[in-house]
Amino acid sequence: MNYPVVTGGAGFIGSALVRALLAQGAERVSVVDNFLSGKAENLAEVADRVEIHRADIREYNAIAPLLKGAPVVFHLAAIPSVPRSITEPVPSHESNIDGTFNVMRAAQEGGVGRVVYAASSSAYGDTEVLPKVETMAPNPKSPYALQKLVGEYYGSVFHSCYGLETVALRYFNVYGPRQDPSSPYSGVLSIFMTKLLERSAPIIFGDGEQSRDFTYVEDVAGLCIKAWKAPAATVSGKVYNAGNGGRFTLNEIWRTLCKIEGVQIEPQYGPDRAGDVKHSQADTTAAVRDLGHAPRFSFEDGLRRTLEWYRASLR
Ligand code: UD2
Repeated sequence: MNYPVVTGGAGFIGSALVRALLAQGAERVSVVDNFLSGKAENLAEVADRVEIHRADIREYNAIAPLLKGAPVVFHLAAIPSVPRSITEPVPSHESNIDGTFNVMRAAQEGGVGRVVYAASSSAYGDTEVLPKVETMAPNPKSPYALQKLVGEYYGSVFHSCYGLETVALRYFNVYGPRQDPSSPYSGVLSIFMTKLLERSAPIIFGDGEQSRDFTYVEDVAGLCIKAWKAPAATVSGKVYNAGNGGRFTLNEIWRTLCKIEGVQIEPQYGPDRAGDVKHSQADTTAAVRDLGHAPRFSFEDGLRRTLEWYRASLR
């Protein structure tokens, strides 16, 4: 395989990365996806330059030949969601830990140039200090957070023990076009946007004063590519925050969205969600310094673009 591989490449973030790779000059991109949550339609615009392989990262023998010899494997395939990992810990363990081990092993045995791994800001848990910096001790509060942290550790151990080049990017609440709003486990902004366009009230878990560093999907895709290109001696085996550096509460966001639409809808409030982190905000110093991270989308820009995409897709 002579071109970049994206596991989970038919998903919301993976497909944005595939488009970014092609836009930045990749001739073709190979996608490995089990289509559990990925969709072929996410890749429709670029289908003629994408090789799609329906395979599951839990099956080593199925994925090893697909990764062999690739210049880079972006490993995004996962079962996300904090609450899903609490109600269904087995499938998320199998995909996020066993599957990640299979990807690292296949990459190392297959001579892959570098693995860029999609880690999660959830690894920090609740910290006394904001923003959260990579030198803080992790403190996972849910199976999902722990699983994503184990994947980071596998990356650094495959680097130190076998010399595989790996970089882990801790994503901070990624949002944008194509995020699927249809499940109770969907990202909060995809749910807020569809509720807003339907003119109905969202349910906010807790008091709505929890905050997140929401990061626009194209900025994350751009950073993944930078993590591939950054000098190995500087970045290999390391973990970087892939956030924006800002922080907005759910109450603020719902008010902003209502203002953009010129409506007034009171949200409903429910109980706190198990495993939830209260505040999340990235210190981006290391990513800026070592990877050249330079987010292009302010939160308001990203919100407006995303809202327009949902409006068009609901039509
Ligand atoms: C976590 C990670 C994120 C990413 C993601 C993948 C943190 C801080 N972030 O996102 O980096 O790995 O997992 O799944 O751990 N909420 C509502 N109403 C809804 C839905 C959600 O109030 O209908 C709340 C939810 O309780 C939480 C916030 O919105 O406080 C964000 O929830 P989310 O599921 O979008 O993402 P989160 O923070 O679990």
